[in-house]
Amino acid sequence: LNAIRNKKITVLGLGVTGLGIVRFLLSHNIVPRIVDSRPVPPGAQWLADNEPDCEAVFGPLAEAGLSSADMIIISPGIALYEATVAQAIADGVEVIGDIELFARLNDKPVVAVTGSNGKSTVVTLASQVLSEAGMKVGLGGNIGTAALDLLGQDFDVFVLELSSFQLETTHSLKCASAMILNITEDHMDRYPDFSAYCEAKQRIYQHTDHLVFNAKDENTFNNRQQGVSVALDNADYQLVTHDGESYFAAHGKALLPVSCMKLQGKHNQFNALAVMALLAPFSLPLSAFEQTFSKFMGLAHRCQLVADYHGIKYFNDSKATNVGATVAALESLATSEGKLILIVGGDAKGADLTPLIEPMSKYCKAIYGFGKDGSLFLSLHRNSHLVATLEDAVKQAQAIACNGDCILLAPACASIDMYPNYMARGEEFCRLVEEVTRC
Ligand code: UMA
Ligand code: ADP
Repeated sequence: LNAIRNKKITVLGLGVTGLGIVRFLLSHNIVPRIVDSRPVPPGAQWLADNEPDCEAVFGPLAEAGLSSADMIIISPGIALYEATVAQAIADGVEVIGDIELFARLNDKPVVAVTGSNGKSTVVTLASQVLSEAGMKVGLGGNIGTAALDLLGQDFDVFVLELSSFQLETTHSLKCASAMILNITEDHMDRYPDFSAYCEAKQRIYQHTDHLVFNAKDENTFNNRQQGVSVALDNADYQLVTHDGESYFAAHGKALLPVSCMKLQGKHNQFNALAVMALLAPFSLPLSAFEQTFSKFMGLAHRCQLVADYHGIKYFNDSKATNVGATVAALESLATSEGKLILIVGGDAKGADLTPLIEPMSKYCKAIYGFGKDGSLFLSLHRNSHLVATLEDAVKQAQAIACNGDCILLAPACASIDMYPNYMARGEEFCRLVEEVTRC
């Protein structure tokens, strides 16, 4: 910390990350300047309640004098190419993210995970396995707890979920183990092209001892050509079958029966293999994996069964905020063809929607599109309908559903056009399902 103690530090962004940074710096008697382009950022109330002796500037960044800082600690929601930030960089200001500051100060092992889909599930499982084995685990990053809020607590190991945004501003993170789970299009409104998005994710491997990648996705390979691979087949960590039973296996050796895991779906079997591969350097007892896999019910809003009413199942996958996640949901829920009624829409973030065409035509009997980009989905399926609200979508889907069908909210879009976040969208879906299944 002495390296930054005498610097003029600006914390840019006062959301979850910014607050974590501000609290951390203040607790070490470093007083930053705070800037946020929003008139009332989420952390404004905390500032009002705690009255720290910080200058805070809320409003247009062009008027915030960013170039007068020695160092800017930037939040992930703000792009480095944002004009005033780019100007500050050109003026010689060092710009880093909270994960970089964390990395410079941390001396405990880090397990890090990025990817377009499955990060939160994998880091949650990994942290639970480590806890089950008796370790004190700090779980944070993109999953919701700012990394700097964890530092200084008595943890044996950190498990970090890292977004491409966070990785863009991270240079010296040393990882005991790290993985890119998969890369499919997301955040195309933030990146000039897909390769820039991939490059940001590749940064996770920069200083990693044990590299793990997805054998079926070459964008996750690292240019050192090292590491262990994960896939359902043809990989170091894969499924094998013995006497008709499927097992999670490493290097050809069956370790645990897949049936020990509560979570359903091929993508979750992949996630379990990823956890085993990521934690290999820790030499944990198999029982820690078995206990965790058998207890873990899955995170809310991820392919969550909400109701099973008159033979119709309702699934909330509001966290499917991109095309890849919706494809995974369709493939994992499709028990027989043409039984799914899919609700999509929201902010598509400029994504290519065409990967949905094949699984939609194979598994869906109807599509209901709503929200800002709901109409973009209409051309993808022969039986598509545009509706105004999620409520209309649920009601109309229910009206055409028959015994054995599934109604699935897996929007392939961010929720930001109509909801504060994907949780609020998922909660509304659950409420609506409760309503239509009550009568
Ligand atoms: N913003 C402004 N002006 C500012 C600062 C932010 O308009 O001056 C806007 C951003 O453009 C963005 C929003 O405010 O739309 C939030 O940005 P932020 O950087 O303040 O976000 P935090 O509250 O700090 O939350 C961030 C992550 N959010 C983003 O990367 C957008 C959270 O991931 C993460 O949990 C948290 O840090 C702790 O690490 C959320 C997310 O949506 C869940 N992540 C994306 C994803 O998963 O797809 C990457
Ligand atoms: P993330 O943190 O990367 O958004 P989550 O675990 O929250 O990942 O899951 C997000 C969405 O992706 C959910 O819809 C979930 O069902 C789906 N998903 C989970 N694991 C995978 C995977 N390995 N591949 C594709 N989709 C996945």
